Amino acid sequence: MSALSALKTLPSHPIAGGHRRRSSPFLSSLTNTSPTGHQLRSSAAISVSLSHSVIAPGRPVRAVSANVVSEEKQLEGSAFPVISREEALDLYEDMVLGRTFEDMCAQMYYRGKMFGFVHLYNGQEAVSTGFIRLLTKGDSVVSTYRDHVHALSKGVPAGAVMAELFGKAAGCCRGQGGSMHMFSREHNLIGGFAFIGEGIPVATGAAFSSKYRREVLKEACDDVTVAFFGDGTCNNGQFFECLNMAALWKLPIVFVVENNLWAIGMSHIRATSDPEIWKKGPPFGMPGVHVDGMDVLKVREVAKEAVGRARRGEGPTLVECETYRFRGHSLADPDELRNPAEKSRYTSRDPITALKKYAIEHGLVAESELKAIDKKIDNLVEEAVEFADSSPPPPRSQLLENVFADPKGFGIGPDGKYRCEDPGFTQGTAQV
Ligand SMILES: Cc1ncc(C[n+]2csc(CCOP(=O)(O)OP(=O)(O)O)c2C)c(N)n1
Ligand SMILES: [Mg+2]
Repeated sequence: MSALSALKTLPSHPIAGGHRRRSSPFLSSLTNTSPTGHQLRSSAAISVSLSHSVIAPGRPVRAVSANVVSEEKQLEGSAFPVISREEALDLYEDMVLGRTFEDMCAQMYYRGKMFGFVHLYNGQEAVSTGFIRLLTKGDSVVSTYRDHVHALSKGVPAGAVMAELFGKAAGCCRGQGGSMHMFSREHNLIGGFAFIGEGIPVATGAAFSSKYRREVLKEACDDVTVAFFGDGTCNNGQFFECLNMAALWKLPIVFVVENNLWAIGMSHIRATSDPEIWKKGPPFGMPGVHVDGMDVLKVREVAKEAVGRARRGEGPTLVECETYRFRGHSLADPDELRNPAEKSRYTSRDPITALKKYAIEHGLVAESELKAIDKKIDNLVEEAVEFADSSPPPPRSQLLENVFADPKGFGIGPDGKYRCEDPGFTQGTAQV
């Protein structure tokens, strides 16, 4: 039996509207037409393609069967909550932290406290929380330029993330990375990446190193890597190359596509030959799963299976989370291209509101407890801003650290002035 078949027994819960839908809101909203005139097949809100890899000496790994499980089957079940009280509180707090932190980022950006592009994650929190809160500290996360919330879910302190955004020395990359390059060795956050697709091979390499440590070096290592990236990125070659490599070597990795339907101003459906990204897993010999990414509980169920599969050494999984960003592509984007009806369809399915409703209706928490969390997070984010604002900028000596090109001939000299052709310059760039 495939590990992912556990999804069939998911009990019913009211998140994502509380009603059974035959087709995905995303695909139905796309009116089932493609620019090429092809009729698109609607998928269930959770569609699971189960592929069983056949590995025999001298034979290739291949997907031998695919079975789409209908939502009707999966949602039959009891009204018992699918999470504990502690889990509900943790998921809620993490999503509220992501949302509140990002709303504050917008304020700080428009007040001129941050430089360069800043891409917010508002609306997509269920994906980060649903996956990352299941991981251990030793597991790795690879992100994109939309990386602040992944960093927070993985445990990087809010002050360190905010200080990084302010370009301060107390930032998690000492102010050298900025918004698009969050990194924390301690928390195994192995990067935000500004170039799309760039993180996927890095994540594949991290997963390879876990497998190598376990199987070659005989270390007790069952670490898993989760790679997050967008729908637009799935049209890049690195995506396919890494699916191939990960399946071939049965790497402990989960590829998580955050399909928010847009790549800047390009609609997903106009840019890809088959918009159902999850279907691209089975041809490589790995399960492909489609899940409602506005529902943290569904994401978490899928994540449990996929992460567990990777940890048991059973190989990679491709998960497509159907989600939506509530703001423009970046804070510099006036967001005029997206249809207001589409926007309101998704904002009405806010994952935080849905979890709150679920947790209260199932008697897991009292509303007052959630309000107390909101207040706690407001304070935490305020403190993060104060910390970032009052932190000193990086010292001048940091300017040319990690610059690989020989800076001979230009730079800042010992007298603090910019100079060219200083023959003594390369003698100690960190001391200038
Ligand atoms: C290699 C590369 N090509 C082009 C770009 C410009 N670019 C920045 S964001 C983006 C769209 C990415 O869309 P998607 O993968 O769906 O992620 P989202 O922004 O929706 O999270 C593009 C093409 C880039 N950053 N890197
Ligand atoms: Mg996108």
